[in-house]
Amino acid sequence: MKKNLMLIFSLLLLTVFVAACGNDKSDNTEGSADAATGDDKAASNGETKKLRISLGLNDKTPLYKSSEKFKELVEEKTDSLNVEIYHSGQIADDRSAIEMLQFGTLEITIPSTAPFTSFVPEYGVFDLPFTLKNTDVVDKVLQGEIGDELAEKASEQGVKQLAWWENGFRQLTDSKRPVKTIEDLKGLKIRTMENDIHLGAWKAMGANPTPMAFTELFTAMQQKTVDGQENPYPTILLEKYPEVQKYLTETNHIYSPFIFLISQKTWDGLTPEEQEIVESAAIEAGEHNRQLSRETAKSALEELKGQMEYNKVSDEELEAFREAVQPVIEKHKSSIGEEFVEKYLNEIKNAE
Ligand code: TK8
Repeated sequence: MKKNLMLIFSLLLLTVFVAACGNDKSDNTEGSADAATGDDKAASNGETKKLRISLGLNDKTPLYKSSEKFKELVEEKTDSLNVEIYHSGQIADDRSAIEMLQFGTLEITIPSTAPFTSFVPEYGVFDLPFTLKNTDVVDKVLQGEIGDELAEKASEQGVKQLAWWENGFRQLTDSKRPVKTIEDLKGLKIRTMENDIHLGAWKAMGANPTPMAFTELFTAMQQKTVDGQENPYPTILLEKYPEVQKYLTETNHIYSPFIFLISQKTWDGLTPEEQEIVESAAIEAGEHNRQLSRETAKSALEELKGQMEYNKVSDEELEAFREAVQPVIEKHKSSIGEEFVEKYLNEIKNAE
């Protein structure tokens, strides 16, 4: 009996010993595997930094094509940075993407300035209707002191603006009726960007505005929860709005910049050489973007005239629009900052 017990005990000991060795070996194997691939991965991750760009527009737009230009410029200069472009709000809408940059959970986004006013009110100068009249004036103002001052204010919010890109002059579309006079706006449910000045301006012109993230806009027009929206010609054409909108009204009521924003946390994690490569690529791709945006706006309008009922609001009619929004401009001079608005309006006068 005693012999049997001893035999069983020895067998048990042997099993435990073999199992322990097996694990050690597997640990070592896994360990070495992990260590090898892990170390390799760690090494490559340590050397290659990923820069994900979140865009609201789709991959047919000048915004996306200029982001590809940025990727090309960066990756031809260094193999330590890998740029990935996510379009159509795949990662987040404009406001959420900006918040992700603040937390450092996303590296780059290129939104319109309008949603950014929740973070830096001074960007609201671009939402004052009928102030920027043409691209020559736009370029002078953005490349001047105003452009630099705004970029500095962005840094206080944990995001760094590297360059000005272009969304463009905004035009109105709707599914209900042509808009030839301000009276035609009465009661039209217009989607606006999430920005109090836009909301106030369309209310003052007699419309019934609804603020909404860009990612929800197409569905809202499809389901008729809104009658219309306003965006530059390239967006109207390339996001396929003629499928859900019948009327196109040229108003040029606001010029929207896009701003190339990088998370401060991401920026601080780049070497000085990588920072120089990223900043110069954002600026160079921005020049490419403005040119492409303006060429596309011209060709898009011609295409849209064949797909929608187009009209241009006459200058005299636009006077009624301008008059209606004046109180909104006065009201928001204080929310943006009286001094800064005056400086902006003076820079525009000097540029004209
Ligand atoms: C795209 C938006 C869009 C803007 C809007 O992310 O929301 O209407 O004009 O271009 O930023």
